[in-house]
Amino acid sequence: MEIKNLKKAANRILKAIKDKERIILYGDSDLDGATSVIVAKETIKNLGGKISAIYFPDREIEGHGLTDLGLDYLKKFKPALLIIFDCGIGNFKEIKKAKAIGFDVIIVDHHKVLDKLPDADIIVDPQQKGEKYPFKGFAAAGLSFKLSELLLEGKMSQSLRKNFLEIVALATIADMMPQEADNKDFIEEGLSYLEDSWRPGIKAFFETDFFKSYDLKEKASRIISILNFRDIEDKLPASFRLLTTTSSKEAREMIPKLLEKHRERRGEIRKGVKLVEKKISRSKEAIIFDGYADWDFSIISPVASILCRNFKKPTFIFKKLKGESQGTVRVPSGIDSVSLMARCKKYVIAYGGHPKASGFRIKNKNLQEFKSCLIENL
Ligand SMILES: [Mn+2]
Repeated sequence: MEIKNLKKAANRILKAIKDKERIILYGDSDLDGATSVIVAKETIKNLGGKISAIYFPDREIEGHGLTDLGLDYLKKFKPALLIIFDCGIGNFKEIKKAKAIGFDVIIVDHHKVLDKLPDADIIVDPQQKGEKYPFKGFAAAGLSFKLSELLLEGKMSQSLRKNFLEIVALATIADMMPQEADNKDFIEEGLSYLEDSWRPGIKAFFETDFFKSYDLKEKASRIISILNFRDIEDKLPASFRLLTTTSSKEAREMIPKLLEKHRERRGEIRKGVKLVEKKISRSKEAIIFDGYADWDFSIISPVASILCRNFKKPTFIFKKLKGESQGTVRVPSGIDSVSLMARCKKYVIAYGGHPKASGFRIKNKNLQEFKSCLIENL
């Protein structure tokens, strides 16, 4: 049994390779998005296809998902097949724009489908209606791997399988997807390859004393903590640069820098958590709802996760920009954050994600009403 539309997507990509169409890979800039793109890139290369462009949006500048800025940059490659990984399912307006530019669009996403589907040509998302595949908890990287298996028509070599599963395992853990069914297999097999990876960027981790005296699972989670932050340079996140470099020297130089940035960021997260905690320590409100202009985007998700865990309340943390804010949501189990926001969607510009972890964009003037609506609808 196949995931809905996966075969269709594979056939469309094979046709693009055969006809030498331009292919663009677009991914979310976290580890799952980067891994999805790497698996697709290396598969298409293996089949003799050419990738014309790879794009990851910089959340600090252009926001999350398929962005206007991204499309403006990619326009020059039209006509082309645009394949979007780990985002896109909630980008109704931007997908329309991509189609108008002249792109054929495939979405490979695993986020919750909102009340309608965007106008893409092919949509792979196990959360969509009519999905018959029994397991629906894939990370986008897992979907990209399944797509790769179809593209290679059952002829994936053992070395490719190894190269893919080691990073698919990391991405599946990083995205906190359920470690059962297909994911359990990916993780068990993938982690078993980790320590003799050929990827210089993974090898270099094992050469640092960063993880002396840890077991494999802990080593994996330390690697993830470094790879999962969106440090973008030349439009590419650190995870993508590190996992695709063929130079051991470059990898060895990158890791200490990333470790240092990671330490800095942890300090920022601690400060952020303290700031909100102080404000809400005596609050009886049923939700945590707070945001600042001087925060970095990269800290809002970890801050929300920690606060939600400590206070066991639905937590909405946002970064305030000029006219609007962009936020992240974490909720205790039993609550579906996407459905909750759906009941208040008239106050937001966009929203979406997973039941336990999601995000939103909102005009600043609607923040208070959105908050009240959320409390009423809890
Ligand atoms: Mn993901």
